[in-house]
Amino acid sequence: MSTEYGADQIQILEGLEAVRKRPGMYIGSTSARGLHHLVYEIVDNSVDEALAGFCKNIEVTVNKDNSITVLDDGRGIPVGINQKSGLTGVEVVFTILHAGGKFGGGGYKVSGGLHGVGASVVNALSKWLEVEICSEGKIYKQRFEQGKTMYPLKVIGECAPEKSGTKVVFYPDDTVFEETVFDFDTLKQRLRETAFLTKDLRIVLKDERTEPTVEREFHYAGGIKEFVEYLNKSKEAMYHDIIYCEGQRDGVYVEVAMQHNDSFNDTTFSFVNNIITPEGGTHLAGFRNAMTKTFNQYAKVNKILKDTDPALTGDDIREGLTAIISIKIEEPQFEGQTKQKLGNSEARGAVDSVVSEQLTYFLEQNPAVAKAICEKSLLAQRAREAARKARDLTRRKTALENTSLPGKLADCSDKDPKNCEIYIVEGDSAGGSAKTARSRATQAILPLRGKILNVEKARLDKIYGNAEIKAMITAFGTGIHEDFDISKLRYHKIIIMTDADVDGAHISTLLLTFIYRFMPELIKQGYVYLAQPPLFKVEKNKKIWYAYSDEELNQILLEIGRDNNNKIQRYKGLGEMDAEQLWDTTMDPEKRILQRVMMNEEISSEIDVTFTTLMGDKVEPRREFIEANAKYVRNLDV
Ligand code: TSJ
Repeated sequence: MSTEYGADQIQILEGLEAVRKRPGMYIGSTSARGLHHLVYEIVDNSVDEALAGFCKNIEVTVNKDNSITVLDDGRGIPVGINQKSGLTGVEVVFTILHAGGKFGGGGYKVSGGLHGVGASVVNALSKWLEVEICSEGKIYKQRFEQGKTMYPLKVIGECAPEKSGTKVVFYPDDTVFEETVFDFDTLKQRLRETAFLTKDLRIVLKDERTEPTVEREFHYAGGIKEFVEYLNKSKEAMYHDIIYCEGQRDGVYVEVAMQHNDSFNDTTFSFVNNIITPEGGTHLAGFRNAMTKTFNQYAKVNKILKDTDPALTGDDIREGLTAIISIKIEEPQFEGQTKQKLGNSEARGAVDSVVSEQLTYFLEQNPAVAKAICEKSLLAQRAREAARKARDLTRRKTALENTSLPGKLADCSDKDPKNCEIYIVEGDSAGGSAKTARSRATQAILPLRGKILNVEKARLDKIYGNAEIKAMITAFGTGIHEDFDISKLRYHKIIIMTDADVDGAHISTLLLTFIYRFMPELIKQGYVYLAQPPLFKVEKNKKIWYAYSDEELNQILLEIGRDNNNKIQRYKGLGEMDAEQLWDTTMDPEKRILQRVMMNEEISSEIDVTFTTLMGDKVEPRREFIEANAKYVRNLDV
């Protein structure tokens, strides 16, 4: 192999230099999100090998020094010389931009990272990267630093001739990333999802930074069927078996799993080449069309619906549905502002055809299940009709009086939403203090009374009839669901202020569940916050300190000295503070701490599990969840 710098090598260096100059173009961002994408980019290569049928196990390790090791038992990246480039397969993969997994072999690249870029981008953005391949009895190794080849691929030892695989270790370049610490839970959730989507693939995730080390294994022989089971684990399933459709049409491989539960939400997640598509697209449209068509046909043929009855709508049929739609397609086209919506028209037809055919068959074979779903859909249809009437009433009202803001709302005087905030306050007494304390120009107060309706357990007609919910909808101004219009939002900060105790945490969760189900865009765009009232007040010699956590209390006591002159008060609720204290500690924009509610769409299936587990009826999954996630839900006692 030549060690001179020919034109090819210069081109390679320029290519990787471009990645280092504009990393965001290749991995989305240089924040924590982009950092974690490095791992997915590497793992996706092993997943491709699994999809091609040659890899069964993937091991991902976060090492002590925060480098990452990915190990698989596939065929190993080809070590031979690639005819066209004159480079080894390994060097092509790591140094040439956009080189996919295609080497003229049988396997075609289906899984792809965020922008379908791959290993060379990870290499360019790593301080160092080492690859080892075990193939035909030999171990090969090569090292790169900031994308530059340190030495050509060389043999460093022997391995058992029947063994094969690839190992990559990389250390993200801290001059590129703002954040270089990997979050175990983020990796865990994404890898779990990857395992669900790749039937029978075993993924092990290890964290070597902790003592003892943590290890999780994800292996789902049932694939997306088990994904649906997992999503439904804290709900009551309406029937035992998961409905499963699978097939290939026009070069599109289609897989769908679904099961109805006794809730009222549609929990459908769609994926293209193992990447979640939060905005759906043609594959989702094909699925919905097939569902609506097939169930209406079944209901008509079996006289559940008379010819004169109105047809079931898609919403009726999908009430309480949990579904996974996963397709594999060779050249996915993504559309829309965020490039998250599948555009390929052949995907619509393929999903429609596979689901229509196999669902029709399933319904014929399982009449009891078919009947139960149709009857639930009919109930949904009636409830929706009642809800529509209730909603038309409120719509007409707003059209006529157009300023029919809720009576309990103390609105602010400034009319520019950018300057305005609304505090949703638990309880009338705290609401009263907040009204006195607030800065009238920019802060509006909406006190809520009593328990908030749990939208996970109520049908739409009941939800629209609920006074607290109506008050929030009119105050926010945006409308909900298909009427939702972010440009009508009346406040750019929606601040949930509840007591710092168990009940307060419960009320916050109920409010967040409502916003998440009805106006998720408010969370996605970062308009929703949690206020942080203090937990303690410390008084000494007429001076006052507030502490927002136990640690902070200890810190303060350390500074001022622990003695008998200290008066420590533990706040049990907002009501224990007078207006001035509430302003000083929780509402004054200069001093308060707000916690922005974030939503990571890449793990939206996990978020759904979180809400349904916390809000659902089943006690056991909730207890398990809270024990496993104690650090997130520390305000929730069990
Ligand atoms: F990201 C990466 F490229 F660095 C990488 C690739 C990282 C890791 C951990 C694994 C892999 C990888 C690649 N695992 N398995 C493969 N397989 C191939 O590249 C391969 C092997 C043989 C053939 C063939 O046609 O004979 C084709 C391919 C794509």
